[in-house]
Amino acid sequence: MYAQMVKSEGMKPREEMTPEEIAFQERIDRGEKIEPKEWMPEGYRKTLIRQIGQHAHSEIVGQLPEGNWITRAPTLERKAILLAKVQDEAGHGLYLYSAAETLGVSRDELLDALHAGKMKYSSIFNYPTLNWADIGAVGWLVDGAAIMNQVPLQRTSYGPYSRAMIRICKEESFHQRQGYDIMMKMAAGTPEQKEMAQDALNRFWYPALMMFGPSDKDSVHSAQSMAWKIKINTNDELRQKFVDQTVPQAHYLGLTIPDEGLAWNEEKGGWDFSEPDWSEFFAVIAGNGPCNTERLEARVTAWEDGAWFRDGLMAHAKKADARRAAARMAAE
Ligand code: BYC
Repeated sequence: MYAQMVKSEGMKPREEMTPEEIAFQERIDRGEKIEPKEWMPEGYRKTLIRQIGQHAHSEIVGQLPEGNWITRAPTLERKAILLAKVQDEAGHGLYLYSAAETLGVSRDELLDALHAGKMKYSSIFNYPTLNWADIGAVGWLVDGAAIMNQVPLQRTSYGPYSRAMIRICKEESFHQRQGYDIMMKMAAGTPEQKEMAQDALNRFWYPALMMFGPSDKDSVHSAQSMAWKIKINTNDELRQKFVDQTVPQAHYLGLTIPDEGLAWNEEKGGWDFSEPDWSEFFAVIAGNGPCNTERLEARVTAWEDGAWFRDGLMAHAKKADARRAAARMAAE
């Protein structure tokens, strides 16, 4: 397995590795977790900062399309559930920024990179949520895809990331169910409601498939990330699992997956499906999706509007420190 991967971009063949790098790879191969203060190759550290940082940004930016619907949720119960879900995403972002900070990068540095457009967040959040059925589709498909990716990441080789994932996955399955519950109500409702549910599925299906990243042949980081067990599965493996899980759920709702190429493949025991339009994916991650500008502006504005609060917290912390120091001196 490792020998095959060495050929891929950016990977060092074993004979070019230093003794420290070989010892590190052997720890990974034995399934050991790597902890913050331990030696790690610079590439491993950088890859983790990139992936965990992007993941954290996705959680925070991911609040925007759903947060927009909290005031318009159709019932008090739906409002309370959506509010709790969006708050959970903030918490997930915080676990992940904390995990990234253990690698020697500060949260402020990560946020600066996001705000300057130098770091990515998930492509999916650059699509608009136009109506209430979209909130169902986001929970069902977007959180469903997120869980598919995150469950194996609980076994990722970096300890703090792995532990953050365990907590996140527990909450994420509730998120997926609340989305599916909205879809069940809509699909079993009036013909107009069912039509809204179908329309939401039509618009979110391919963007959800794109969440797993480019196809394996175009994935630049997979080989090295899998050798280091930062990633456990390839992008295409997870995409296939997601399709296999989601098609029967769509059938149960009485909805149609918007793909004429969808067909059960007895031999592989899974569904054949049409590839997303990859040119759209690359345009979205380059900053040219339907909502990229709006999303980034919302984050930058929130950051600037929150400056007074961060300043207040720092001033309070300084005063509290000074009070504690004075009390210690008085006691001595
Ligand atoms: N969006 O070599 P590849 C959630 C980039 S859900 C944007 O395959 P890698 C949530 C990739 O970064 C989502 N960019 O990369 C749910 C790379 O560019 P750079 C968050 C993408 O890293 C509901 C280039 O394309 N989950 O949180 O091996 C509500 C080549 O790709 C995307 C995670 O982040 C994309 N979809 O694999 C609220 C999971 N796909 O960096 C929140 C952790 C690829 O070289 N991340 N790119 O400029 C991962 O598992 C992996 O990073 C990916 C990509 C599977 C996403």
